[in-house]
Amino acid sequence: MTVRRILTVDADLAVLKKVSAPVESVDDDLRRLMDDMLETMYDAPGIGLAAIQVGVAKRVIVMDLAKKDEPPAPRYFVNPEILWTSEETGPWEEGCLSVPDIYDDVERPIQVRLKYLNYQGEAIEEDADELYAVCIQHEMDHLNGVLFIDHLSRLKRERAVAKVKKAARADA
Ligand code: K1U
Ligand code: ZN
Repeated sequence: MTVRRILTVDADLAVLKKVSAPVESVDDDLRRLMDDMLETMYDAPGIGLAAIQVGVAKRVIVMDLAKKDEPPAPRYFVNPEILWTSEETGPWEEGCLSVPDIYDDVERPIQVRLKYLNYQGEAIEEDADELYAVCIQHEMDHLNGVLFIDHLSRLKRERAVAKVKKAARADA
């Protein structure tokens, strides 16, 4: 398994804005990509990662919402689709490995029903709420070229990108 470079808004915005393409089959090559993504996410560390964040424009997401004192619980989502969203929305503080060190509240539906293919290529349908609902919506936004900062005001978004650019210059 390989830890890949995570693309960030300062240098890689054009790639992060791409709409990812559906996966045709869940085969060993795709499982290798998902293994690398999970390793990359754990290394960051983060709780979710979309393939476009490592430069691959495929509709693939990995996630692990296990708490520190719980065993790892990796989840894999291929071609995920939202089937239903609750009318009720709520704010949740989000972060993004592609927008490092920026956190802000985003308002989203608090419950969703989704379908996807898992690591084995089996079709799954399930409900998500709380952090799971927030994280899957955040990651599915990535598949459509949308970043959590796109849900903020233009002023907040421009400030966030400027802050990430400044930090990248300081690191160089
Ligand atoms: O970049 C990403 O898409 C991953 C992102 C997922 C996410 C976090 C919070 C709300 C919505 C979506 C992250 O993982 S940011 C880092 C993070 O949340 C975290 C890092 C270490 C420990 C616990 C959480
Ligand atoms: Zn993100």
